[in-house]
Amino acid sequence: SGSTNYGEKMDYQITGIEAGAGVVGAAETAVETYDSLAGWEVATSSSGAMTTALGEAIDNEEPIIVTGWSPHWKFQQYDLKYLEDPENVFGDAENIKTMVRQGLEEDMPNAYTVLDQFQWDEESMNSVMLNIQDGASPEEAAASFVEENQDMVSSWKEGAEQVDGKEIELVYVEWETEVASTHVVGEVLSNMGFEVTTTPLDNAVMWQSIAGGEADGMVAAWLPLTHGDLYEEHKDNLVDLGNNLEGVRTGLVVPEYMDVNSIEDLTP
Ligand code: PBE
Repeated sequence: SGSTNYGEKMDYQITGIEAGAGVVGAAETAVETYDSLAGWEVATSSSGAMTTALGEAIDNEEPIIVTGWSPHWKFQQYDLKYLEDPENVFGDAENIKTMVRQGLEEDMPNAYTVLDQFQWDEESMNSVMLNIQDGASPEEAAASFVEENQDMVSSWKEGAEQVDGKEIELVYVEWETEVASTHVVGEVLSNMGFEVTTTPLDNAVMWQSIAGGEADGMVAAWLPLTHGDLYEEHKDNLVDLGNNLEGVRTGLVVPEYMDVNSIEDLTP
C-alpha cells in the first residue's frame, strides 16, 4: 500500500455525510486518533451526495473513502469493504433503538404498543431500501413490505386496537435506513387508523423533539456509540423502547479495488 499515495489523490478528504451524523463525528475522532490520518479532513455534505460521489469514483476506478454504515444498499450495488479500525473508534456492532416521548403510553397506548413491539432484521430493511433505490416512493415501498409481511406486522400489532383518526408524529433523519423503518412503522400505524405525519429533521433536532415532547416517537437511535452523546443528553426526558434492529455498524468504507485494508495503512 505504500506504493500508492491515496491521500494526495483524494486531496486528503474523507467523503462524509450530514454534519450532524454520528458517523461524521466518529470520522473526525478517527482523524484525531490515527497518525495515518494526520492532515486529513472529513468533508460534510449529505448522504445522497456521498453515494453520488461513491458511484462516480467507482465508475472511474478512482480512490474514495466514505463514512459508511450498514445495512445500506451501497453494499449490494458495489464491491466495498470497511477499513479495519484497530483503535476501535467506530465501535463494535450496534443496535438501532426506538425512543418515544414521555406520556405517549398514557396518551396513545395502541401506538405505544406497536412502537414497543416493532422489531425487524437487516434482510427486511434491505428489501425496503432496495425498492426505494429502484424508484419506489418510501410510502409505496413501505406499503408493499407491510402487504407482503403480514405475520411480522401482526406480531408488532399484538394487543393493539384500531383507533379513529388520532394524530401521531414520527420524526427521522433522511438516511436510507431511517427512511425505510420510519415509513414502515408509519404505514402500520396508518392502517390502524392513525393520522401519521413523518417529519425529516436534523439528527440533533430529532432527539430534542422527542425529549421535548413536540414529536411522539422515532425508530432511528443508533447506540451505544453513534448517537451516544445525544442519548446521554436526553435520556432522562424520553422513553427507551429497546432495539428494533440488531447488528448494524459504521466505519470508513472504500471500494474493494483500493489497495488498503486498515485505517493505519493510509498515509498523512
Ligand atoms: N448513519 C445512519 C447515522 C445513523 C444512521 C450511520 C448515517 C449517523 O451516523 O448518525
